[in-house]
Amino acid sequence: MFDRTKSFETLKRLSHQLVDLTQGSLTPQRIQEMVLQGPSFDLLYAAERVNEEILQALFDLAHEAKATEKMGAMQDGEIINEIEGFASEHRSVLHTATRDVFGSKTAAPEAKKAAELAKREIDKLEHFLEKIGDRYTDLIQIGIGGSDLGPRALCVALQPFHKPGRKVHFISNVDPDDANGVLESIDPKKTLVVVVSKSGNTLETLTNEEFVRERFKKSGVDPKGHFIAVTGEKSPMDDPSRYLASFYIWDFVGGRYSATSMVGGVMLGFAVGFDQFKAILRGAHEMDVHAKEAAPRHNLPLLSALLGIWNRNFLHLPTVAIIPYSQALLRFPAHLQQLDMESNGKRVDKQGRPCTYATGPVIWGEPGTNGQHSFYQLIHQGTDIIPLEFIGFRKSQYTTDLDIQGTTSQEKLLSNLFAQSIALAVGQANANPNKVFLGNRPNRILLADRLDPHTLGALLAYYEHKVAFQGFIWNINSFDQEGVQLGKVLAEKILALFASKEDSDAFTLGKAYINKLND
Ligand code: G6Q
Repeated sequence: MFDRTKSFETLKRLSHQLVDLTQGSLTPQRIQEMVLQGPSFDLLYAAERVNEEILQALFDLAHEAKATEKMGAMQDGEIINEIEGFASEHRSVLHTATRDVFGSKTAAPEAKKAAELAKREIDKLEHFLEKIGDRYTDLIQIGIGGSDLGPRALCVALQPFHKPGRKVHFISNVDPDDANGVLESIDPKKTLVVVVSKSGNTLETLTNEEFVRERFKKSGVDPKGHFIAVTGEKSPMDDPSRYLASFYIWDFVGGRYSATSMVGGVMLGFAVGFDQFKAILRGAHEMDVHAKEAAPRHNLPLLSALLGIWNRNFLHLPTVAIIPYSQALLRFPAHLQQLDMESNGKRVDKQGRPCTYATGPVIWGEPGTNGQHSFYQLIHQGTDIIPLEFIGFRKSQYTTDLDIQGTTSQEKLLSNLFAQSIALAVGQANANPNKVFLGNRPNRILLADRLDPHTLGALLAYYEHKVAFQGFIWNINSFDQEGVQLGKVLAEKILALFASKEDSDAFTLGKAYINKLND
């Protein structure tokens, strides 16, 4: 158990002698030294409330939890998605196989099989994209949750890399305004529709598919020539006769980990082209290998996971703000909300026992500098301490920039990032209590050269592995989602009341809400 380990006790003791960043201890030397270089990214963690003794105890904790071995077991395809002794998904977790497609060297049989399946789909995608050429100008992706958030975040992040003349749209919410809004702006004759549902039975997605099919038919366009399915083999959506093409995903890739499978691949291949999609996969694969093979002290996602655990379990900070200083990462915090909270928002451990310690924090965020002009007030002076993870890039995506009053916009962006990191850590004394900044707000910076497809793939995988490492150390199952399943079942029950339009005792509480519609 996480809180019965020797290192847990040591860390608890160390948390009583906290590193005070306000007393001149955030020095240039500390900033120089507390940097870990990994694939595509450097992690600058001088503004975290840790010292060498705490770091050593955190790495001991990872060692006691066998975090590195568990990452190896995951990537080798061992069955880790389970709750021992109880009915559970009982699956391997191999999203890493979806990018191990460039002459995979894995010897583990399950991982090898998964990589071969993934390679088959990628080859299919390459031929499909060649075949359609420039026939279509627009693509609509219909999907929700994991079949929307990650792919959408990647698509938005790569706008400057989109092929000219191609537009991508997303419909996820079952709110009819979502579908109508998109349908207003496209010409069905020139539009591909990718329907993405691993289970093939998600209410929102199937409803939106029918909604869009009807509109195509009304415009005299046969959906068969335009609709593509991405789904699980043998799912209710696995009916190639209804689609222009069908691509597959498997049980060993969880929804929120599926952006690099065909769930994101078909749309991204269309948007940025096949080669750039491959660059995303290469970037992610590099981070996968790093997470699996780098020694703990050099392991970027592991260090980040441990710093998060320090803040969560020993400084008792319940939320984390992720602030990219990059407009392109506008949708990335929304993806990370799902990735982290659906994975680690768990209250029982892998053996089904209630956790006696805190697990996943609340994750939220918004790009900087915009956030600075809104919720940063609470971050600087609120009664809760919010740890921050900043993401920054040395260069902008579009290479054009302008020198205004001696600095470029990119320099202004980065100086805001660094200034915030320092101010939050160091604080500010003042005789006026309203102008006092207490400081000691822990934060770290993930820094890369430029947000291109390769770097974005690495960023995506970095967060996946950070979340997985935290789950391994907390001894929880990061790969199931009973809370999300519950919502799907309940919605179906109340929907049955709408459909029957008559009194029924099927779900009395739901009926009470429905009655309110007529008040
Ligand atoms: C992801 C979740 C969830 C899922 C959606 C869509 O990890 O399980 O967000 O992705 O509910 O599911 P389908 O792809 O099966 O439609």
